[in-house]
Amino acid sequence: MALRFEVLGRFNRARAAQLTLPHFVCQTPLFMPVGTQGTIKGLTNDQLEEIGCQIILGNTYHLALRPTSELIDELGGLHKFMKWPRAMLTDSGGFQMVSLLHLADITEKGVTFQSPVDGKPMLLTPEESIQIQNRIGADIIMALDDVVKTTITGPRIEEAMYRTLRWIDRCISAHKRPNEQNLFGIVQGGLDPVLRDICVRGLVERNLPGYAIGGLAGGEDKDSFWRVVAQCTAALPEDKPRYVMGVGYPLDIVVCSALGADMYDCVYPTRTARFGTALVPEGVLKLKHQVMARDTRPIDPACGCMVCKNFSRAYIHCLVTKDAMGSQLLSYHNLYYMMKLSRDLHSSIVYGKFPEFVCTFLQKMFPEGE
Ligand code: PRF
Ligand code: ZN
Repeated sequence: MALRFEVLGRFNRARAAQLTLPHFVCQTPLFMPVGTQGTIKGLTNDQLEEIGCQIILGNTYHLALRPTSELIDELGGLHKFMKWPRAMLTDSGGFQMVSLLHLADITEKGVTFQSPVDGKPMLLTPEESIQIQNRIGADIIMALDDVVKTTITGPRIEEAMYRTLRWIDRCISAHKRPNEQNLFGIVQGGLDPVLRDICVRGLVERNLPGYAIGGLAGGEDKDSFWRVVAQCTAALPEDKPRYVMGVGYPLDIVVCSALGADMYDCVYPTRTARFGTALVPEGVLKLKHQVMARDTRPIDPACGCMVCKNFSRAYIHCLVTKDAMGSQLLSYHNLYYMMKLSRDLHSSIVYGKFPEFVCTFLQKMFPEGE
């Protein structure tokens, strides 16, 4: 195991912890910005450090295609290649192939897909995914899982869950750097509590350094989403990190943290920035809107970020459709917002003020009591 997870404080099921990884000592709950091609779109590494980003996410699928894991390995690993000194996590690639390429086909061997480079059929097996992730060298690597949409029902959900359990053993055997990299298992099983339970138990038996809850944030209703998270966090070990994949919205992060989750990742803050949307305590602010053209206030007058200290809504409105700087400034503010949210969750739990924090958060977001 190449991590230490120390719980510093709790409030009911919520916990604040220190997660020591090979490249960085992180405070949880934490949010991981997503960098598909070895960069977080719109931000420099210095800016990421400045806003307090502790760990970034890279995608095996994208990196394996370009620049290729062999080249990353040859050049000393992804940390050195992209000059990122802090922690890193790579996702296994299966989910990206299934969600990006509708041509992906899953069999017991692995995930078959058409290469976007030359159109040739390619196969990503659990062994290959781990080998690629061993070459990339992230602090946390993810098992290859069989992901199906939560809105699907029937035997396919069960098949995917059992396959994910069979694949975890192939991943564990293939993992050659357990003292430098932490392999996390992924709980699947759709919205079915019986299948989720079988999957959690199976993974916990394997005594992995951490666990993820997968297969969510795919269009299911919030009630089902929260029920699955609550069930999984209750059954996962207290002394290991819990990561909810593909989440998400600030509200979901607050709720999942109350349910005992520790880690999150999502493209939302940077993607929505590129569409001209800022995250604010009240919800969202659409900078493209015509009313912004003459608004001299910062995005959020209470925000301490570089963008809010220096620029007006009017200026960002003017840039947002015409220049890359518009989405860069919005991405900076949005990721700052997510980092601040993570820090506030952590310290409110440590100082016994979590209920007050959640109340204030909800009152700002839903002032009418909606
Ligand atoms: N599995 C993997 N990556 C993911 C997910 C998953 O279930 C999700 C949730 N749908 C986001 N990213 N490997
Ligand atoms: Zn700001």
